[in-house]
Amino acid sequence: MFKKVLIANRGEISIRITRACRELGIRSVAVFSDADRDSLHVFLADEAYNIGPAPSAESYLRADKILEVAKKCGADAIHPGYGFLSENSAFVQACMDAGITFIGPTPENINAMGDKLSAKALMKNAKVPTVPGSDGAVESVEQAAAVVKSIGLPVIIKASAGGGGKGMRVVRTESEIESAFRACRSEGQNYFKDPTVYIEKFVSDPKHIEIQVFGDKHGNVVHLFERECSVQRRHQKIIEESPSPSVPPEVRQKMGDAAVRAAKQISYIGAGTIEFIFDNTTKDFYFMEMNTRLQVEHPITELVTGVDLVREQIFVALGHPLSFKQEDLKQKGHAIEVRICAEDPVTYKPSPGLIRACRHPQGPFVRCDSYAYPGYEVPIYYDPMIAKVITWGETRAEAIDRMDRALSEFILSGIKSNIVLHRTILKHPKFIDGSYTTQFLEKNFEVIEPEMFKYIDDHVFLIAAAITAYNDRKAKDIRQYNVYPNWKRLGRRMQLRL
Ligand code: MV4
Repeated sequence: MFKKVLIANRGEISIRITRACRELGIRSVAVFSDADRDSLHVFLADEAYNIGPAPSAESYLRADKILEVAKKCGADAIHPGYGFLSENSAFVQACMDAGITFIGPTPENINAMGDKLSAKALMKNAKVPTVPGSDGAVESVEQAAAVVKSIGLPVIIKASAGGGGKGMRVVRTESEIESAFRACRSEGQNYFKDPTVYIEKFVSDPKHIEIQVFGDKHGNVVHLFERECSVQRRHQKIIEESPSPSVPPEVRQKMGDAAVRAAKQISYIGAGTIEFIFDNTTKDFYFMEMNTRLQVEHPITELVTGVDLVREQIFVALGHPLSFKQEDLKQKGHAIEVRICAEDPVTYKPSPGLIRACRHPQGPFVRCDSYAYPGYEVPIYYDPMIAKVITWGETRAEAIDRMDRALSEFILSGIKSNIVLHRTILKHPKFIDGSYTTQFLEKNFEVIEPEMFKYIDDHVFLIAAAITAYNDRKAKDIRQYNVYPNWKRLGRRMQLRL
């Protein structure tokens, strides 16, 4: 077993990983930027070290500093969480060179999937369905026009180094080909230092459905079924569920098999996700990309399969074979996750600042992974997601009702959040019948009238207001009011010097 694991991340995912470590008797080491001295992940870990100024580029992205801390504190492994250095193959290599186990895939795994064009070629070889298109890079406007002639409009031009929605252009008429081609090339060059682009038939109004996969160091690969993540805005997911309400059993089987072939094709090790776009009319699905990391929405898979994915990552990194076989895995019931963000629910603008009242939802079949606490100041520097609420039900309807109940208990004041937006989405007919696609939020919630939230009977706001007023009376400076004063004292002692 590892003795000590350094967690190269912050916020809720750092806490999630600390929890897995503590259950296994592993010492956990947090790192933190200057803006994160009071962050909950710092207090909950066994040790914590400062790695630099607030901007990520000077702290959480500094592979050199993180490795220096890992070596000095005697960590035998590093868990990267998601984002930051999690898909940086040079960092993985640097860990290996330093004799520290990276809890995640190999550099080769990451590189094979980082370039979309070579990933697509690999997937075609593995007989994973891909969208018809240019079969390789498109080098000129003339070539682009020829591809369009052969596959027909509409098409989408994509930067090979792109991802998460950057460097893509939809082309609906012939006259747009030239400008879209040039725009895409220059975006690829500017954002990713690679002008390579390719062309695909455009699948209109798809669903986003992904399959969780897991590989070990003995060549075993399994899948843990799908997550539907079509409730998203500007390529930011906000609600995820498993199973997908749109995937029939025989298609689920095919998608799972395809995802396992995809991971096997690159001898994938650890937790990964194969992302598909899904045509809800024909039920066809196509490989989009692979995420070579643990994802934000991993808890819904944990709740329907009963597998602790972080624990499994640790055992796989230690060289153990997977603790389950494909036939051991079943989807039981239904799970939903909503991402709680410190943002204005009407304008979608980030709303960092001081949390006054904070009471997390509890009760049967409710999980809340959060780093919020009363008196905490959400920094401006990082992702606005502060919490995830995950509910489980025997049926989808039960999971939805339970989520609405859980959100009705969530007291959060001082900052704005999207809790009411979530409750409104849960009541939308297209969410309830499961027919929503990736266009759903932009079509129905792009412009939000505050009245949309009105019908939600919200005694919660009264409670929140009451608690806020109470806090304000109690402490001139809310920073003095902290429901966990001992954590702060302990926290100071734990911020060790190297
Ligand atoms: C597509 C597509 C339609 N047709 N490719 C967006 C991000 C990247 N993962 C791939 N994306 C898309 N690729 C073809 N051939 C539509 C999207 C897309 C999308 C995909 C998944 C989830 C949300 C999306 C929102 C807009 C566009």
